[in-house]
Amino acid sequence: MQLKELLKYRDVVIQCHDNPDADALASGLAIYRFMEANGNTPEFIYRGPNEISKSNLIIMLKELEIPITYAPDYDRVPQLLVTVDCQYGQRNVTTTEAKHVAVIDHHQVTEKLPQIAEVRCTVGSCATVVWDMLRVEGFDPNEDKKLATALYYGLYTDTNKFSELSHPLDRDMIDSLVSVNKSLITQMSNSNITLEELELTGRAILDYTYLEDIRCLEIKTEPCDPNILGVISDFAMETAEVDVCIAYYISPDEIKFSVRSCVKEVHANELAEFITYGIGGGGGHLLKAGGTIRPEKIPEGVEDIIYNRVREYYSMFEVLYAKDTLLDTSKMKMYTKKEQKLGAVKLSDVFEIGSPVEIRTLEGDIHITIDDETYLMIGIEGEVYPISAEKLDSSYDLTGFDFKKSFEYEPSIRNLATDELKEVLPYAKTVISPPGVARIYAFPLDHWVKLFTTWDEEKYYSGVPGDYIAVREDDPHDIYIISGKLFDQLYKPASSGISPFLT
Ligand SMILES: [Mn+2]
Repeated sequence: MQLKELLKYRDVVIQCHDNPDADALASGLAIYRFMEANGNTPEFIYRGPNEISKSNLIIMLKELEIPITYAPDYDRVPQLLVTVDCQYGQRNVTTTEAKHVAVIDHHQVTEKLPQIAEVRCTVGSCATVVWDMLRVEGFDPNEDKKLATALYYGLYTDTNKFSELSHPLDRDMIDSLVSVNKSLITQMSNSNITLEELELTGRAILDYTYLEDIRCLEIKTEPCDPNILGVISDFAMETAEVDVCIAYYISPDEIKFSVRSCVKEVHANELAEFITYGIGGGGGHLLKAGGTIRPEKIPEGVEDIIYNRVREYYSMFEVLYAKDTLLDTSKMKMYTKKEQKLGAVKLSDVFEIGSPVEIRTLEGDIHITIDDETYLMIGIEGEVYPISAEKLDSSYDLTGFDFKKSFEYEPSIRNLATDELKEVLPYAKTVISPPGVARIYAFPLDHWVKLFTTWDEEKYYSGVPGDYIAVREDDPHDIYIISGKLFDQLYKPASSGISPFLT
């Protein structure tokens, strides 16, 4: 959906979830300011049994002039109701009758969504969703310092001070919000927990569960500000016997958790995704991550869900170190690579030689200095990686044709010296990788594997049932995982090598 669709309605109410947090307040504020700028001032409310009392939120309401009203007994029926940071019908938002409903959110979808809805569950905050929608409308939040600060603080608090960020769009928003009042952010984040919550932290730590065989610490707290989970898990990770820590709480509306890992065999973001698979959403990066589970998705009961999923995670994976592993190729079939059309960008076409740049991709940021020798490759799923001119020349045929494709997140390049930002794809040319001569053995996986390849012993690649495990015919330790989704696009069965017609 687009924000301008909301402007068709004259009588609009924006509603946060009950017990609103900074993200809900920021998202609602942004929609409010957008509509106001277009001559259509809405009402902005929250409901539920509790009035906002947390000190950081009270500072936020006052300093950022958020025009929200506490309306526990709201009974007017507006033409359009917009719920932010939640979905209409969920139990964490008191139902307000309305003729039409719109939903803008970043949580896992649990309700039937109305026609006007924008839910992106891979980004870190609802503020990010609204910010991106404002961008489409050409509305720059930087012109309103208070709005920019609110959006920034919404993402900041929803991702544990940016430590559990996973989507590049979140980083784009942080970079673009240049007019943020940083000292107010500091002030709010230092009024984040109450003395009662400090005590709660102490009680929770005393009551830990230690899973000795996997060196994992689980700490259950009473429902609290989610940021406390990050504080607890960061602190608990200092313990010598602890490799992985999960701090969580269970409330009637949600189960929230933070994960930390300090061992290369467990990626925190993967564990968070595993814990929430099908019942919520989670992410982050290798060392820090977090997530939310919706209790209504687990009818069998919520009490042991974290413990059970962690146990399941550990029992499911086989860890393989390619340098010490030999696969039984007698059960595997032989394949060769199909011809591939990929994209290549000569970096010195984008920015001057010598410019330090940051390339933002779905997988993370890459920092390099532009020279005459480096290209960027764009793979079939939009994955981006640098390659030398020499390697490009020897492995691919350059066509000179434009490379036209669209991806979930389009990579961009920022010149760090001038701050100029450019899209990558308009500079891309099509290159063809000829069908391979090298043969591989491959076999579909029937269980979960974490593979440390010979070329990266620090970071594993995960394979799930349906993916393929493969090894080169000429190098028994060059073992890798190929995505099941892409396998047929990338490989074809190898011919036996001897044509039957030539005998
Ligand atoms: Mn949120």
